[in-house]
Amino acid sequence: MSERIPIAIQREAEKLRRQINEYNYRYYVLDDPSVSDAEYDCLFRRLHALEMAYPQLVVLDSPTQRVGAKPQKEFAEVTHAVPMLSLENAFDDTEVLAFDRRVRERLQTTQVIEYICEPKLDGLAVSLRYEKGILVQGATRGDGVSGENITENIRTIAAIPLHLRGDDYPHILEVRGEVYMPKQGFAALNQQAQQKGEKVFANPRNAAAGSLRQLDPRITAQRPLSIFCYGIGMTQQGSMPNKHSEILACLKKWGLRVNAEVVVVRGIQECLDYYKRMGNKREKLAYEIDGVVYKVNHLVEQEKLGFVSRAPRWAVAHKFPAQEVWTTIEAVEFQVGRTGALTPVARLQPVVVGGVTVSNATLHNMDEIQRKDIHVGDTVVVRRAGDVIPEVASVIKKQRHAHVKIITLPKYCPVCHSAVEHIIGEAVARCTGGLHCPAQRKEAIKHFAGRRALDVEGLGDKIIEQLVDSKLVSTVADLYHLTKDDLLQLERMADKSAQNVLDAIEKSKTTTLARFLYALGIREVGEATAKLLANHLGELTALYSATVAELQRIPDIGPVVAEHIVNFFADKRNRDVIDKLLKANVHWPKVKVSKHLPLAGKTFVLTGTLSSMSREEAKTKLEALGAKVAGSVSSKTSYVVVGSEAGSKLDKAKKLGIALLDEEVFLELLLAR
Ligand code: D41
Repeated sequence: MSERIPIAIQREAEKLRRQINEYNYRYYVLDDPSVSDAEYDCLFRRLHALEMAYPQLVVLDSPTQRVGAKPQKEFAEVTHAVPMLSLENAFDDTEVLAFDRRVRERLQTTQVIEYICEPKLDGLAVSLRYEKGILVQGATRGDGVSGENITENIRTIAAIPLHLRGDDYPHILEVRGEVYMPKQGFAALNQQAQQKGEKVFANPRNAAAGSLRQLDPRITAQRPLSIFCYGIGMTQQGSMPNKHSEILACLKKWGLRVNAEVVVVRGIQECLDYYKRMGNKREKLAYEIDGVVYKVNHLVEQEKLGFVSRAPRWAVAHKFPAQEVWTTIEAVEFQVGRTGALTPVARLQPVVVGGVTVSNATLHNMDEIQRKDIHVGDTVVVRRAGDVIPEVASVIKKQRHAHVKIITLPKYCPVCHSAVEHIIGEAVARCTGGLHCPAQRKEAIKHFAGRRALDVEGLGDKIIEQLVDSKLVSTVADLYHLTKDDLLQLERMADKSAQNVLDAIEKSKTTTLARFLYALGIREVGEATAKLLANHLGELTALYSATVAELQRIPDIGPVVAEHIVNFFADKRNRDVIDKLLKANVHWPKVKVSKHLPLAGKTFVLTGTLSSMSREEAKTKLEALGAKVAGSVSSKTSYVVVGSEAGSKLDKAKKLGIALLDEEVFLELLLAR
């Protein structure tokens, strides 16, 4: 098939590629997106559709061609043209000062040294080889001398350019960087894995390494990986600047992602200040770091210093205190959450982790206990990453005694003694006591009063626990009948703070429908879902009568949430609580129902057979998103969805130059809404 491609189409495809690359650069490198995700998706789809209609248009470095390759049997070995050095570690200020002294001694200077400070990403070191500006190879560090050829996986990482920008890069350029998984992406990936009952990753580093070493690049493509580039290896033909900071600036100019936290400082004291600043900032960063790196900035000085056994004398990694330590499990107890979920918690021999004393750590659920093979009495690795709850990461099997005890799920709730239900295939076990269970009641009220729900300021966990224990409050509606005398009965509650609580309760009566829905604590209804429901239904009463099928017509509402919502409102006790809240004058402004549907104004034509759904289903889904579905192709058609064995409609669409969507892209489009 050698159809001629209309020149207008060729030009459009070129323009789309240029635009997409530019937007990628703005987004990933400059961290300054210039278009909305929707607009970007639209361009991307258009390019993909053009390339589908005219396969000869496809070029290897087209942004659509990131996942091309088939699974491999193994990775080939690559020898790095310039070895990838390792980094010496320093664990305290004294070791850092000693590093600086050695540097100055070797350079025979008493002057302050110019250093560059970088965050030390916790990921996987890689080398990217660009020839004439085109990405030709990606490799792992391996032992520093040779690593594995992971080019196809590297290509799937959107933050890595398939070709460099500009024209002043060396003919051959090897870039060194750290591939990592952002914290958010890691959490989402693990949540997904957990829901599917698959293996969860212990930390973002393992997740990044595991994802990059997949033999099937299609899997890597689905992993949220990114990169920061921190240096260069071999270069050929083309000059490079003589300071490390300027090299990084060059990399950035050429479209490579460089960490925005990198700074040039004078003298080692400023390095230590940087360490402190980054330590404070660490939690807020979107990625995990395990320390910072100091490098002598001037290349002449770097050269004079040289290296000892594969580690440069001009760089040092200043590590943060360990976030993982060993201790023993003394007992395991079960905590009951808002939805009744029983969470096993390990009581530990207290230890200091990342600077904080830890005596409890979550064991997540029974499956995790089994998977990690945890027993009472075991020596375990406890991990504390920032604000998150400390967890038992793994067992040190070598340390296991003969008298360790197996952990079993209790038959009855430790708080209300109702039966515990463990549905086969579900990760969590639950107390069946519902709101009779004081533990669930407390958690439900805490959730209701929380900052992102009705935001009852000053009504802290301790007060709520006392209110429930003293039977002053048993449902959230009771909060609105509390008197000052009630509150004054509580421990450490003075007149002033009681009045503050009452004022906050009063203030919480004015809220929004979305917050109210979220506050109700319906299973699986988080903030985003609550907003969706509010915006689509506009009224609380609409939820009382909504069916599972109706709810599922709202984009992003799946069968599971829909079922939880219906069950919640079918329960008379829940409706009674809501009635009481409304009677107490909890209220919100009227919601404008969003009429804006994402595919409004677009006309689709379906042709051929889709493997994932019937044509009728496809039509229903499209219409729910506001699209029109027509029976025949005309110049007014926006998209033609092409299934297998497509016929004359496809020919006509091609003739008219209408955008074509294959099933995969079509499904993506449905999901993206
Ligand atoms: O962020 C990092 N993980 C990082 C690693 C960094 N910012 N700089 C690094 N610099 C080097 C030298 C000085 C040897 C070029 C490194 C690494 N090396 C490195 N990563 C893994 C092994 C060595």
